[in-house]
Amino acid sequence: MLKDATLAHEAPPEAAAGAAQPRPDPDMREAILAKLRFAVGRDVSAARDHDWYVATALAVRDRVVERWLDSIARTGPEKKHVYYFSLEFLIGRLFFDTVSNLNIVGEVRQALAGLGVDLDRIRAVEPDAALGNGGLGRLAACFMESLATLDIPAFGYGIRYDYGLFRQAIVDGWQHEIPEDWLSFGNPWEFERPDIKYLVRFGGSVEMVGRPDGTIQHIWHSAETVVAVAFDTPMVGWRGRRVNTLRLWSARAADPLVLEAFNRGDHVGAVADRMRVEAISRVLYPSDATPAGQELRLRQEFFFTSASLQDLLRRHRERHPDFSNLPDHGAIQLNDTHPAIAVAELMRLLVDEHNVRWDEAWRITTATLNYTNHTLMPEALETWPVELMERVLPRHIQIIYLINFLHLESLAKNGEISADLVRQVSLIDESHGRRVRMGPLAFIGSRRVNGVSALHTELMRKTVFSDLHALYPDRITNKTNGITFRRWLLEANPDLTRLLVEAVGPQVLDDAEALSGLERVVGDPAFRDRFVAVRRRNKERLAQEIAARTGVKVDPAALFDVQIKRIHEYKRQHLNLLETAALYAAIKAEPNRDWTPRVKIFAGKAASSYVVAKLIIKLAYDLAQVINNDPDVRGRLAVAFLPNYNVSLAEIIIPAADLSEQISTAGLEASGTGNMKLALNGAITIGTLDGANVEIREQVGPENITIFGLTAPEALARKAEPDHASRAIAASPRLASVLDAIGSGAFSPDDPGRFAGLVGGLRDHDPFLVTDDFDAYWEAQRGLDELWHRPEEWWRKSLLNVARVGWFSSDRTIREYAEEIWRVPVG
Ligand code: B1H
Repeated sequence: MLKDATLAHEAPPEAAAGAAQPRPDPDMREAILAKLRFAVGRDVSAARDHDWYVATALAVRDRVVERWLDSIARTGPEKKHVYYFSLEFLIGRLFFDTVSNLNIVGEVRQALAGLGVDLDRIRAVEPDAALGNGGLGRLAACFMESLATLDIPAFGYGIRYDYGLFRQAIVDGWQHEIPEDWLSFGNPWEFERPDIKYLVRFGGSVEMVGRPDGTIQHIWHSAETVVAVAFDTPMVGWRGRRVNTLRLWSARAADPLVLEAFNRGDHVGAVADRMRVEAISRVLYPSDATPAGQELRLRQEFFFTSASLQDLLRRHRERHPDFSNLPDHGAIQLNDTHPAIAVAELMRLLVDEHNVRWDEAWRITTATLNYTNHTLMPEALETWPVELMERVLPRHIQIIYLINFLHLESLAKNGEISADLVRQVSLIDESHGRRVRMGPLAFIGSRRVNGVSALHTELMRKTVFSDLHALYPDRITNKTNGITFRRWLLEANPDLTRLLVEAVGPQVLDDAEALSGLERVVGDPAFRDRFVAVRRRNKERLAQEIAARTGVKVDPAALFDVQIKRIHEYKRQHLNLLETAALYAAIKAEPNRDWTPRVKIFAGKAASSYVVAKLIIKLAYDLAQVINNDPDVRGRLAVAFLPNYNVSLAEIIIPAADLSEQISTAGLEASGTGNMKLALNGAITIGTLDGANVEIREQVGPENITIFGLTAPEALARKAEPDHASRAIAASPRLASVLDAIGSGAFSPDDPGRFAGLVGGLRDHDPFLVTDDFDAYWEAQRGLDELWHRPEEWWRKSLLNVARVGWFSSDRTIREYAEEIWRVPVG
């Protein structure tokens, strides 16, 4: 048996079940010592954890750089590249990910141990790179890893935010946002490229000049110029096969200092312009699924899109006489509409700056761009006021008008078009002031448009994009999301990984589908015991984390019931909380029943301006205060809200979860990816038929998942019934009583009216059908209580989840994108 669990997945195949020890690597030890001395500037005797972390990261980085340069050299100029444009990359920590993907965990651990340093202690020093809000940003990070793993040449393009997603503090149950200063101790993974910079312009006016040949040239006299400077981070694929580049842009003022003002004594005024300009890359917008709507957001979107397009066009021109073959050498993926201005900017660069004819530019643009839609929620579908666009991007609004004109004209050519259809498919929404609709712009400008789960894609075809889909029936395609198993299984759950290698062989490390080999051992009691023992250790670790972060002591033997994701009404954390309060009441009413001991674990951030979401956090906290301090339910029910949910916390919670809560109102969660991570680590899902839950059910089998509640079409119909909530409440005494209790202050004696508005909203309109699904949810939960009392059955289902979710590897997703959207070979 291996002593060091984390070594298992790096051991060579024949040794995985046996006695392998990594070879001592004197080079690694020397490299770390050299970095400590000459890069960090510290002596061994004075070095602290952070110094060791930086020294080790730099030593490891040298090995990455060799492979990085090799990957670039090996990729001939003719090879097609993928460019993933995303306003968010939610990477988390890179140190252990890199060491693990290079298969040098053992060497690094040994080298450090020889220096008296514990690898696990120093890896915890690294701050998360939290350059994203949630699923959309984390998907981009998983995709970067899979692209490198599959040896696909790719660039990720985004913004190097000085401050990532805010740090969440919970003070007396209320969320407080604290700036996430992740760069304050430097960042050993990034390479500043002061020589790679582009000018991004804003504002001003457009002059039209006639050319001798009768055509018109548009000259954009911009009012403001911002410099975009590149920072590159290497993205290492599994087994170091390939290293790609994540290129993030930082905004710099063209004139950092107005010396004349400074000399006059106006020290603040001298840098005021610089502050304004550099604000572009200052902070990530913390608004998951609600557009920020401010000018700065539009500036951010244009800033990174323009710099990225200029960068890839420059590289193309270094090797090719013109842009006609751009689509053969590059495929751009727009991650949601945040970079959708690329449609207009690529046209502008080609037509205005490189003198490509409009029709040819349109052919190139629509053969190069592709667009992923991640949400159908109306409030998250981006639109920009025409007036704002005219002011910030005066040339782009002209181009959008022309695209729109030609688009509508082409419809007219193909037959009668009604005023209604024009209203539906026009790029300009005239219904609430004049606004540019970014979704349709991205759709028109793309070769392929994809949704992120089968259900979501079907709803895209039927709802938001139905008219455009009728006009371009081949454009929409589905690409169900996936997750990288390296981070979410191998790194987050090394003990389970070791067990899997023993059970099904080392190929499971390279091929997610090999997990199906587990089917053979699900009935083996000895194997099951070991599986349960691994899970028990993970749960003990989580219990420690809960105690450290919240002071709540929980029993690792209890059922760990986990809901971790952004806080949003459509995700229905409050449905879970109503059930928690109802369960509390039921236990108190019948204290002597054989209740299944449960720990309700919540974590997630609320958008800073989202008042109801913050109140839902407060409700979790208030419930926890009452329930955790009530001796009547001790040992049967506990509640913990873990503050500051991020990638690193997810890596601790997920391997310890027994139950995965995926309970969004059907039709509203585009996919979900936490659902995949939890199932992969052995949690059983309780969920609605929403997003990728539908496909998880197909994969694991309906008997191994608990599905409840209204389906998407039923939910739509129910919502239209004006009195649906009052009828649901009238039909359910349990629901009525729990609403009364919360609404009247039973859990908030210090402020009895605190939740009156929340409860009132549920009674009055309940747009997310919490009341309608409550009874079905309650029954489903009680079924799981029963199941917990039959551990053989529970763990069999749990194991079958692990065995059957290989399909949700992001390697599979990226393979599908590569073959069907990007048309690039997979290595
Ligand atoms: C998803 C977003 C999102 N969909 C706006 N949309 C944002 C929208 O800052 N903003 O303005 C930020 C994020 N995020 C998520 O994408 C879906 O809700 C999940 O269901 C899905 O799994 C994930 C990845 O596709």
